[in-house]
Amino acid sequence: MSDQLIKAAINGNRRSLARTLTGLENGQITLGQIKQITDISITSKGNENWRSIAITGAPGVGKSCLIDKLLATWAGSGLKIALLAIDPSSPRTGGALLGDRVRITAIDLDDIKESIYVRSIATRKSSGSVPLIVSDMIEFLVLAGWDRVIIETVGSGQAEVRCAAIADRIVVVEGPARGDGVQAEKAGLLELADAVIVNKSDLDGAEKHAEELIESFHLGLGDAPPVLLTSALDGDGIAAASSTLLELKDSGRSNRARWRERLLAQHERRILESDKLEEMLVSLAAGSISITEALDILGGRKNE
Ligand SMILES: Nc1nc2c(ncn2[C@@H]2O[C@H](COP(=O)(O)OP(=O)(O)OP(=O)(O)O)[C@@H](O)[C@H]2O)c(=O)[nH]1
Ligand SMILES: [Mg+2]
Repeated sequence: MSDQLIKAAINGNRRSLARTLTGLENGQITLGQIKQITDISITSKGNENWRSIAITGAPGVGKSCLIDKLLATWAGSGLKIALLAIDPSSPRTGGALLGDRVRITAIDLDDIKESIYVRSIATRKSSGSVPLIVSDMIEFLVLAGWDRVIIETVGSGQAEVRCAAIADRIVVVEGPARGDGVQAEKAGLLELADAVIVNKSDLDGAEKHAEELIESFHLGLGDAPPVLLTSALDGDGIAAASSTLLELKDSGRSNRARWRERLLAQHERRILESDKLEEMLVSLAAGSISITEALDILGGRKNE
């Protein structure tokens, strides 16, 4: 990838931005190389607001519709917002991609479309560790001047939960009560939540479900995250949710669970990106090395 391309991406050229993100996705370029080329380092601004927020939850709860509303509100207030939609590696051929294209309408609004960037990531095509690729993409987007990055990811499956865990904040979206308890609880998602949104408040059972959630949080340890009701369909509760989420603080209670996921993701990356991986796989297959020995070599230290 040429230096020119990357500089153009940083300077706001969308095609270059898309191509650089593809480069990160395919492993053609690393974040380290980008930083060298651009000679910029991201200055961490201490207690400043979040840069990345994951919107996660079961399929069909209305994440995309909700994000569409958030994009319109936040971009309308002058922020530059990027959306990374993680297309789960499910056999639904291209369904999610198509669905998101249809549902994200804010990119068609002339007065704000310059402030919105939407990109899908097809996890099944990726060779490396998806959460870490997403993490690099977030950092790159921030480098390129995007104020906030939203990650949409289905909250089931380890890779998807890990994609949420790399974000600064995690919002779990639920639907109305279906009589089978809290869906996100099963996926271990609730312990990661900085906020919970019960969407589809226009339907029966949403309020009841919000109450159930509040109740279950009060049984747990630490501060309960805010539980908000929205309808992405008729707009109820959207204004309140937009401002609450924009200022959302790290709940603290989810920190350990989150760092656990990040640690595991990083460990996986070391193994997947090691130049000794192929060699180790051959040795393992030949029985000339144990798993523990291979792990020591692949994951024990940084392979630069
Ligand atoms: N009644 C009602 N329907 C909604 C609401 N929000 C979304 N929907 C509908 O729910 C369906 C799924 O919405 P999406 O936004 O695609 O849901 P999603 O969570 O992004 O789905 P996946 O990306 O496939 O996991 C669509 O048919 C929406 O029209 C809402 O607030 N009320
Ligand atoms: Mg969606």
